[in-house]
Amino acid sequence: MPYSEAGKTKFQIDLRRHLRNQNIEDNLVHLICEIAEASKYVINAVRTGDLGVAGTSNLYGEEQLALDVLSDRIIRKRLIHSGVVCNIASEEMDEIFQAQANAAGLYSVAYDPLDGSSLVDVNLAVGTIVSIYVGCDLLQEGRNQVAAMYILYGPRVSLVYSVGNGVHEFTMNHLMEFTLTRENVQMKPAGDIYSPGGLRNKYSEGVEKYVRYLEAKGSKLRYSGGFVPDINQVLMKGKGLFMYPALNGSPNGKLRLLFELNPMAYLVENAGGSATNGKQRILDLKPESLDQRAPIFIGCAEDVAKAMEYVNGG
Ligand code: AFP
Repeated sequence: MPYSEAGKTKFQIDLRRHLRNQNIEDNLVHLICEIAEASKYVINAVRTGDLGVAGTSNLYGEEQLALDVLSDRIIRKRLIHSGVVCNIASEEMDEIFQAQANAAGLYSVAYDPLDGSSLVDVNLAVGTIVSIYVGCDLLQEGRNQVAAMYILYGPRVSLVYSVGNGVHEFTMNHLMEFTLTRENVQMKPAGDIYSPGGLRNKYSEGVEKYVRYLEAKGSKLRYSGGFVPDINQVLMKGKGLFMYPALNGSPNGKLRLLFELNPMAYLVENAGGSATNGKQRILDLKPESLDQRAPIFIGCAEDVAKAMEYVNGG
């Protein structure tokens, strides 16, 4: 049955209205809507902005693109002026930024302003990833998130969020409004696509065997190099998994716990899937630093469980 509220159907339910039905604090509704508004300026930057380097580097020592810095500035400014944010951590900033001191009624936000930015110059999809906690502590386990969301800048612009009560997709219309397009997204127990990050010749024997198992059962490889579109495909099709495993020489893989793994793990678990580092649930990992990385296997619960069997020599 299509969503209906006072006779309204899907496509007519805007983001703010949907959030108000989630029984969450008004400040959290406001914060998520502010991030959605900021994404409209990021879209403009992605579509028309400078594709060159910024001449600076991020906390991982990676060279920043002008788009990384501009997107980060757009979102951070919006968070600061929202009036409901205590601390801010960005993949593009070296340290936590304090927007307000007292924690009462405030939230803290960890975000990757433009994940996959190096793909813009070849016109592939990129995204903004956001993780939201109550109070001022950003080094909490991911299970303490109160909301997570991403905005995917692809052929269409979509926004996916959860506040712990289902996962919901909104798509930007011709008026640049986000309207409901999928509600209560659910993942199947298993699927037939896989998204393998990293260099295969650096996989462990267990991961290599797992890939061969997937190929033998007819799973199709789907990998763009952009975490947001690759996860979105697994989540919205409700099948398969994404992995960026530990690699020989990189025991923690590549992806960042605070800015990429925790928000996506929160969303996928709220859609009935699961996410682990090969041994532990991603959302149970205690972050020790802003720049912490972790291996990840995320998607359908049975596919992730099978990956763990292979990774642990089962
Ligand atoms: P950039 O943000 O540096 O472009 O990296 C994108 C990313 O962090 C993530 O979006 C991808 O899943 C992953 O890197 C791809 O990494 P590989 O290029 O090593 O496969």
